[in-house]
Amino acid sequence: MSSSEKCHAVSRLDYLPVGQLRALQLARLQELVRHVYANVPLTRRRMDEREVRPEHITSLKDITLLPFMLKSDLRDEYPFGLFASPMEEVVRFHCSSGTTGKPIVIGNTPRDLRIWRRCVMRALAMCGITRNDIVQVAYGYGLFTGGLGLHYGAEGLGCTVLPISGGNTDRQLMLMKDFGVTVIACTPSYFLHLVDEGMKKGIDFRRDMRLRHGVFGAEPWTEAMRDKIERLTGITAHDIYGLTEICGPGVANDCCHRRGLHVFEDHFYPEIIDPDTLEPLPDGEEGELVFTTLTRRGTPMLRYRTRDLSRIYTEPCPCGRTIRTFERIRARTDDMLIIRGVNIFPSQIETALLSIDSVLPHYHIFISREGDLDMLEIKVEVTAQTLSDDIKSLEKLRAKLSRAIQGVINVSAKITLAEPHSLPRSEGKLNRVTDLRGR
Ligand code: DLL
Repeated sequence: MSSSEKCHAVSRLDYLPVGQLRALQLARLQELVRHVYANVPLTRRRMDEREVRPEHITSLKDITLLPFMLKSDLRDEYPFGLFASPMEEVVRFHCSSGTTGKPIVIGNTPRDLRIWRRCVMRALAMCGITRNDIVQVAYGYGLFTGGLGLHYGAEGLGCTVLPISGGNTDRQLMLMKDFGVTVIACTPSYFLHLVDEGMKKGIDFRRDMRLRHGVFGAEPWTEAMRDKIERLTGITAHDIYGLTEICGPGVANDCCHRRGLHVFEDHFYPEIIDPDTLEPLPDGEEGELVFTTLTRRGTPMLRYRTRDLSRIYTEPCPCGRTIRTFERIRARTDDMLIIRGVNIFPSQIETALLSIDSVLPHYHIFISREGDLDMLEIKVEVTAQTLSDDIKSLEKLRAKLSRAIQGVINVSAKITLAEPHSLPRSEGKLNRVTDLRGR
């Protein structure tokens, strides 16, 4: 079997010859710019200020003539200022709450929803999921895009869907077992919580469940976390990426080669920019991911700045797909912690911690200030067996963890070994950082 056969697909668009793909993107970009210019006053004003007209877009490179869009634009134009289609054509809202204030609002036309569903189908097929699978959708249903996004994609593929939403962990475990669920879709941190609660009840995922795949996303998670999840449960853990502003899950997904996330670029045109200068960066260089929604009509986004950090790979993927790949999201620009003047991303800490065997994949980062000095404390769960070791062995483990952390981030940390099940869990996205400095 060739590698491209092994790596399932439902769309020939994944494999279009590159020239054809670029021509399709350009035609779609031109149509999109005309649509947005005609219907979104904010973008029209910004294009007019730059003296850019839709007809100036004659090549894909001309995308750089267009203004960026930001989350703050969605907030400022709340609720419907960025809608480019009349309300009678909008059939569904989705919102993302963010941390403060008003949510951002996205409107979907029937065509937007069809395209989104199709992208999630392509993402799930890429994971090797088929109509023979039973899919437990444990992302939240409602304004969040995770539940309904995965739901319609899995149904579109012909899978049997268990639309359970997030929470109610006991029932999740019972139905997963009794229904012979083969695919779980939720945040990686909620899956870890399910496994953890299952273990408390004596459930061994390898022995007692039929689960083969996890479709995990909506929050950053490292390769080290993927490795822990797979070793703990025997499933294959796939990475699905997306954001409300662009549609929801199904913007990109990893294939069986795991060389980054394939972006469905016939619908979502990716760019990488330097977040400080806003200049486009060449493929291969790390920067902020920017997307243009080539085919959306309800709330289309031109050059939307995601705040997610990544790089576009230059090497083609052995699966044969011509749609490009970008590196898994390591961090968001707004996740960066500055500790004693050093820039640190939580994912670096996760990688260092999880490289050590006796550590469980549950941790929390605390930052505080003593006098003028930033203090970093990391609480990490270890197995009950490890905790019952003598003081000397525990001391050794703490020192090992401390060295691993220092080696990666170059800042010393106090390590606290915590009992299993003692740190916060989440039914959705988990916040693993408490910064007490500003309080
Ligand atoms: O989290 C959509 C989604 C639902 C994606 C289910 C995947 C699965 P928002 O709530 O708008 O939408 O959050 C979007 O979450 O900008 C990233 O920072 C982060 N994110 C999403 N997927 C991943 C991923 C959904 N696979 C924000 N890896 C994005 C890392 C991710 N971060």
